[in-house]
Amino acid sequence: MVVFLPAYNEEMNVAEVLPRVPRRIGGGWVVEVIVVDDGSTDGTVQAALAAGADAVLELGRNRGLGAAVRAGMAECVRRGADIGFMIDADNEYPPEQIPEVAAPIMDGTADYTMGSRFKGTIAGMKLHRRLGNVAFTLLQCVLLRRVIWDGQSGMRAFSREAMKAARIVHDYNYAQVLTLNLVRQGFRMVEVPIRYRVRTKGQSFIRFGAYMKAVVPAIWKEMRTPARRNVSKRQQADASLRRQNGLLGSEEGR
Ligand SMILES: Nc1nc2c(ncn2[C@@H]2O[C@H](COP(=O)(O)OP(=O)(O)O)[C@@H](O)[C@H]2O)c(=O)[nH]1
Ligand SMILES: [Mg+2]
Repeated sequence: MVVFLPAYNEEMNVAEVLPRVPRRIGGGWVVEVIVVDDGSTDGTVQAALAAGADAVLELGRNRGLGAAVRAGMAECVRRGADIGFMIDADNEYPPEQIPEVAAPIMDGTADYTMGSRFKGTIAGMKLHRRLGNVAFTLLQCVLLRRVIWDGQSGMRAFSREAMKAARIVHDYNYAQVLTLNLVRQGFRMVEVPIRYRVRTKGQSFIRFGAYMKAVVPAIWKEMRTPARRNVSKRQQADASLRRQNGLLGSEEGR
């Protein structure tokens, strides 16, 4: 498994998250950790390496969180990961729960999982942010005609097949368009409750006006693109093979 953390000016937080990422998970899973640095102007890169990141992928200039997650997934595939896992670098999400959030993919019952704050616990989220999360999540429920609890989570896991097929239609963000894309392709999505607490250091990049201006047209663009159902019989077979390996504990996954 490869865990990646998109980071933009998180020198104060990244060192607190990295050491808490489990490096081995039951069933023989070995975890590599990389930070995707999106042109940070502070000491994020040095802080990440000092705190034990296996590598830092530097995008050079600031390209946006959507571009960073796209690059992170591509890097997971390049490194041969069976599972890719993203978690924010801002210390709001619990790295200790990585095994729980990845479990449905390890056992072959899902291709895509999200850590859900609304199914778990939320500490410190302001009312306007809660409302924004509920509104954007409801929109996804309507567009996908299914129940989703938390459509804006910064903690998610992907099977290798899902990472290869995923499309993120804009550079600014990934949250909604990635779910719309994967679910419409037929990948199985599951939400796992997590414990969340709002950051105490650094700043959220989200500004209401810029967010609406970028995210709403991107959702529109994604929905206008026909989704090929991308999940083949062979991929389903791969998933059940992974499940068997996990049960037997015979093969080292990464
Ligand atoms: N790569 C990249 N990461 C970013 C950018 N902006 C924010 N991030 C990271 O994305 C994560 C979530 O951002 P954050 O500002 O906390 O958003 P919020 O949690 O929704 O308020 C954090 O790990 C940030 O460091 C960006 O432009 N590029
Ligand atoms: Mg955050």
